[in-house]
Amino acid sequence: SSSRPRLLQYGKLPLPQLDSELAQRYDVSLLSAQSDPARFLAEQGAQFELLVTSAAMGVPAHVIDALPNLRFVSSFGVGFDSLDKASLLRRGARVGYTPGVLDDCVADMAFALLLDAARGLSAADRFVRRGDWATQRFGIQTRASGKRLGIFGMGRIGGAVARRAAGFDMQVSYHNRRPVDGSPHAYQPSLLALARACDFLVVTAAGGEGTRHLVNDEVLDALGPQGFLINVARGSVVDEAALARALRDRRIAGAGLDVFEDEPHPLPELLTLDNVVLAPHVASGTHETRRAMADLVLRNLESCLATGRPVAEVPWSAAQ
Ligand code: 8YV
Repeated sequence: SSSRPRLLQYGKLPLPQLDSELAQRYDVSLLSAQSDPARFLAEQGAQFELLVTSAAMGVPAHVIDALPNLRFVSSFGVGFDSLDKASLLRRGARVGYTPGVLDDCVADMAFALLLDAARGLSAADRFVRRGDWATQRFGIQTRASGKRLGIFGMGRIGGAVARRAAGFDMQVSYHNRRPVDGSPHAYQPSLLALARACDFLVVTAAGGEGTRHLVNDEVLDALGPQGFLINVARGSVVDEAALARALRDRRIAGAGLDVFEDEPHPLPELLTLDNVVLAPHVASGTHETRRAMADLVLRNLESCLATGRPVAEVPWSAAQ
């Protein structure tokens, strides 16, 4: 009915049921489904106070600039590097996101990639399916338990990774912009020091300009020929071309990646290498976690309309 508030949905959301749940509560227009999105924005942009998107899609400045009355954004995901901060702040829009509810599943995926990379599980699966078992031996792999785990970015997800590491008798150290109060783990003063001090380097840092390409040639060489890189954060944190070279030349032992610089297009060279495990950005992609994220997307919208603030607000939005 026309009494439902209008809501601009930027693109398809990562849980299909959420589309119908939004449609029950809001008068939804899906921007990506418009035959001429630019014209749609020019004609109707001023009617939208609410926008919903996801961390994977984000929302670009030119869309925000076409929504002069935008007040609230609800984003599906914990990352906010893809939401154009400058134009949202200029608008004075409040931005909600979904922290906390995905930590366990993302940390589970970090360990799935870590164990797969170390033990060659995906390569072993390919080996069996090819029928190679009858005629060849599968290569000897690397032990994970008891090794040194480095965590780059000790936030909620990094903490969940550290708790899992305890069950694998791993020694954990970490690097973060600043030491975390009360952390029982050794703080490394730089990413380079962390890479030198670990066997498995797990990236759980925020994306964005501040962390762009911090995992570069120098860090990969510090990790070294026995070291593994695991990335469940953002592809932008890692220089993907440098990583592909390091994997090809065995300057590091292996990698497990859920995220890439240009999704959905991993660097083609990565597809040719057997010492890297690739996943299509699915660390949060369980029924349980996507449901919890969708619930928070809905609650953030409701709370915006009822109180003017989302229940979970991105830090720079809350600081307004
Ligand atoms: C989601 C993510 O898969 O939370 C994030 O920041 O990148 C992932 O959990 C993504 O938001 C889905 O679009």
